[in-house]
Amino acid sequence: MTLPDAAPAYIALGSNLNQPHARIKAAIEALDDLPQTRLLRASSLYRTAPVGLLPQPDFVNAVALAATRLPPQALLLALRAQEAKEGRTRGVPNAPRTLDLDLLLYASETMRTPDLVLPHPRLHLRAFVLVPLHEIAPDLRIPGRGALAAWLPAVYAQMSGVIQI
Ligand code: PH2
Ligand code: MG
Ligand code: MG
Repeated sequence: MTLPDAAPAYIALGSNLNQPHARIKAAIEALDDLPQTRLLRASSLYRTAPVGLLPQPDFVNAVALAATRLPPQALLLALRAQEAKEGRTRGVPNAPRTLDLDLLLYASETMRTPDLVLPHPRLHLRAFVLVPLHEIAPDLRIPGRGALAAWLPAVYAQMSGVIQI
């Protein structure tokens, strides 16, 4: 089924608990089952060194492109529901997690609400997002920040911690 008038949405996936590799593979497929949403493209999986709160296990990260007719807030709620289904509990920020689904970009929307900031405010600072995003969308532009590719050198120091698997 195709979705006329659907918006492109880029979603970051991350897990570092309870079989992250299998969990991320399943979570990518599950995006296709969200209401009014189709999975268009998915990156490779990457093993990544944790950024932020340490020590914690390495992550498996990936990025997917979906076409959706859900508006951004509804998509966010659907992603949160999916996280909860996978046993995600919300404790301290950046704590280990079974599944993290972050809405990175929704078409060329910019918005700032308490729940949702678009583009994702840290996407251009994190190699574990930029590298898989660049794999599936090398020519992407980030609203307000220019070409995605231009941000890669800024995260060069993190690159050794991002391994395609
Ligand atoms: N997510 C975080 C904090 N740190 N580090 C890696 N490598 N991968 C993540 O997905 C990640 C992180 C907060 O969401
Ligand atoms: Mg996150
Ligand atoms: Mg999150």
